[in-house]
Order: sequence, then C-alpha cells, then structure tokens
Amino acid sequence: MNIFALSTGKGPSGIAILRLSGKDSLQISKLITKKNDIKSKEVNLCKFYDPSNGKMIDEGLLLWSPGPNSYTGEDLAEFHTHGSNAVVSCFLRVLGEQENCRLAEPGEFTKIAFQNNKMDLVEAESIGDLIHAETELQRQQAIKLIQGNASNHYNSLREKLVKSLSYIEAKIDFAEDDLPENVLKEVQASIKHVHKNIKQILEDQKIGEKIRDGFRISIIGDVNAGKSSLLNLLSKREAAIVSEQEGTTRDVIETYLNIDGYPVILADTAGIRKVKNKVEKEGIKRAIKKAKDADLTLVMVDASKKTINKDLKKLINEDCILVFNKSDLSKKPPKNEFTKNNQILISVKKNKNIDSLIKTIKEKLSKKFMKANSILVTRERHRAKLNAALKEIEKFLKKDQKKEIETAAEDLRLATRHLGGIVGKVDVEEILGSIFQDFCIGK
Ligand SMILES: Nc1nc2c(ncn2[C@@H]2O[C@H](COP(=O)(O)OP(=O)(O)OP(=O)(O)O)[C@@H](O)[C@H]2O)c(=O)[nH]1
Ligand SMILES: [Mg+2]
Repeated sequence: MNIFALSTGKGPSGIAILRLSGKDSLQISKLITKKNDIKSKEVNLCKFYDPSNGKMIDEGLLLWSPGPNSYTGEDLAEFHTHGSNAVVSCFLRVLGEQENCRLAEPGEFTKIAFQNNKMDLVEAESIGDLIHAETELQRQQAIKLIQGNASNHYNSLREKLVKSLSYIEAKIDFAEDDLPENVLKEVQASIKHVHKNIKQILEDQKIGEKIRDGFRISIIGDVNAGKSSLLNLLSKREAAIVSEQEGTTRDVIETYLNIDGYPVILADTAGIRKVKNKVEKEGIKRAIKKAKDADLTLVMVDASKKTINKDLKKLINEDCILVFNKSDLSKKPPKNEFTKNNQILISVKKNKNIDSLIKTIKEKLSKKFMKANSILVTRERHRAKLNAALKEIEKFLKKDQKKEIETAAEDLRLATRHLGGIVGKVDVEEILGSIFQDFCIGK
C-alpha cells in the first residue's frame, strides 16, 4: 500500500507539500508528471496532471527520494504545489484515485520511518514534540532528543545490563571454576552504577515534562488586588472578569502563555479572605490547592494596604514571589517579614514594572529547575519504564546472587526489557498506537 497526505498546514499559502510514500510512488509520480526521467535527490520542475483526463492540475517541483535513503525508508515523492485549497484538494483526490493509494493516518510517515529503523521511539516522539513546540525551550528540548542524546544514554545503560546478564547466564551455564571469582562482584558494581544513574534521571523534578506541558504558575492574593487584571495583561486577552467588586473571581481560570520562551500555565484564583458564602468558600479552597500544586506562586497584595492579610500570610513560603500591585496608588508597600522573598512593586493599570516581574519569574524557574541533568524525561511513558526498570534492579540487588542466581537473572532480564522499551527495542506494538496518534496527518 502507498500512503499520501498533505504535509504542510491547511489554508491558502504560497506553497503546499504533498507526500507519497510506498513502492509504487515512482510509478505514480511518472503518471502524474508525464515524465519518465525523474531524477532522484534533485529538484524536478514538473507540470502535474490528472491521469484520468490528462488535464493539468498545477505546476511545481517534485523531490524524489528512493528508499532506503528517504525520511520513511521507503520510496518517497514530495510534490511542491501552489498552496491553494483548490489545488491541494484536487491533488489529494487524484492521488486517492491511484491504485493501492490511500490517505495516511496521523503520524504514519514517522511510524514507517521508525519501523524501517530510520529512528528510534524517543526520536520519533521528539519529532512530534518539535512539530507542536510553541516556545523556544520546547524547541530546544525536542532538538536535543532528535539528536539522540537521551536515546544514546538509555542504550548505553541497557547495554551495561545486557553485559551483566550475559555474565550471570554464563555463571548459570558453566561450572564454578570456569569463570573468574570476581565476576559477580563486577556485575554487582556495574548494576549499582546503572541503578544510581536511573535514580538521578528520575530525580529531575519532572523538568522535561514541564517543558513539554508548561510550568504551573498560580496567582493568589487579596480580593481586588488585581490578580485577574494581571492574568489578562500577561495573556493579552480578557480571559478573566475584572471589576472593582471584591470577590469577583470564584473559579480557577487558566491560560497558556509563552513567557520569554518558557511555556507556562498561569492560573488566576479567588481572593483569599474569611467568608460565609459557600460558593466563594469553595473558590478559596481551590485557590489554596492551586498554590500548593504550583511550580511557582505569585502572591498579590494591594500596595496601598497597611498590612498583608493573616490568612494570606499563612500561604507564603520561601518560593513565592510577592507582587505588590497598584504602585500608581502607593509607592510604599506594607512592611513585612518576608525579607527572603523576591518582592516586586508593579502597576498593572499603568503597565509599570511588568518586565521586571517577568524577569524574576524566569529567574525563579530557571534557578529551581534548570540545574537538572542533561538527560530529561519528557514523557510519563519514559518515566514509567524507568521506574519499572529500577524496581527490577532493586529486586536484583537485594538477592543473594550465589543462592538465587536464576531468579536474579530474571530480574535483570525484565529490567533490560523495560529500559529497551523506552527507545523501542521491545514491546513495541502496544505502544506504537498511542505514540503516533498524537501526530498530525502528513508527518
Ligand atoms: N489603581 C489601580 N487599579 C488597579 C490596578 N490593577 C487592577 N486595578 C483595579 O482593581 C480592581 C480589581 O481588579 P481585579 O483584577 O478584578 O482584582 P482581583 O484580584 O482579580 O479581584 P477578585 O477576583 O475580586 O479577588 C479593578 O477595578 C481593577 O481595574 C492597578 O495597577 N492600579
Ligand atoms: Mg479576580
């Protein structure tokens, strides 16, 4: 079967690229271009025709890459046409009318590339990440993964396990004196090293996932301090209702932002105060929970107030940034005991000092998270596999390997399998579906 799809985005554009992969793609390309001398890895200037009636569809370029040296590893044609909806839909119809030709499923080109060993699973996933990257940090992380840093690391850990396993199997198969005495000691040391390494990777505060999904920042504070106003200003839209009435916001309102390259999910919450109203009470409960779950909390206080309210004070810890708003009304924020915290005086209304708040947010996030090691876990799937491998290794290390050598070997075998599953060396089928379905069609 040959598969095809529009690989560029929808809508009128200068150029659209349609891909066709499969063993008949050269034959079909010849039919569509009426050309017999299509050159590989060269730009072929062509007219494109509908073979059913010989009428011209458009003119453009054809890039022809015979397998295995193509993105998918199969024969691959790329048609560059003008990017109008009419040209694209006509071209897609014509491709669909060719024998053994069907529209590709989301991510199918990359899935075939993986199946043809053009890339491993981590690299394939990171191509999906790169396509969806919205911020600079996300782009950098995806590129690192595409370059194979993480894959190489996982492979080298797995190879260490495989090597140890082969020693243990030799110990099982051969008589005692055929192998040097210290083999088991060496195995133990090597496995301890792998164990330590995986633990380090896992102790990364989920930074890789946060870069993919966004850092969680919550704004909590006094009623009427300007929390919703700040959310609206940063997200450049009227996401939350702003009013001079106290207790306007009840529900948590979240928006996704790109703060200077940092992907952020910013939450606006109900103002903290003592209330009887059931609905507002529930809102405050949710606000407190949001603050607890956040990677960073902005505590907002009206700068013209004499003191910080007691209930709010209880929620301030060393990690919070204190934001005194309404500097247009008062240049002197209330004196307070939180001298170790970052404190910033702003005015949302007058757009004053917002850049310094953004700078502080960035510095806080990078101080808290960016010291993490270079191998970042970017998906729950990787984390689950690493945890499973770690568990098996721990079982192995707890055993008396002289007495329980056979079950110890099984522990190592399972650990190897879990580690291999990250890059796709085993257990592939079950995870393929879930990975590639997140892609867009044409990739
Ligand atoms: N003078 C002045 N007023 C501001 C500033 N920022 C916000 N306001 C006003 O303060 C009032 C409350 O703003 P909101 O953004 O609704 O405050 P909030 O903290 O979300 O309030 P609740 O949702 O009720 O907790 C509105 O009338 C805003 O226009 C500021 O920098 N200076
Ligand atoms: Mg509000």
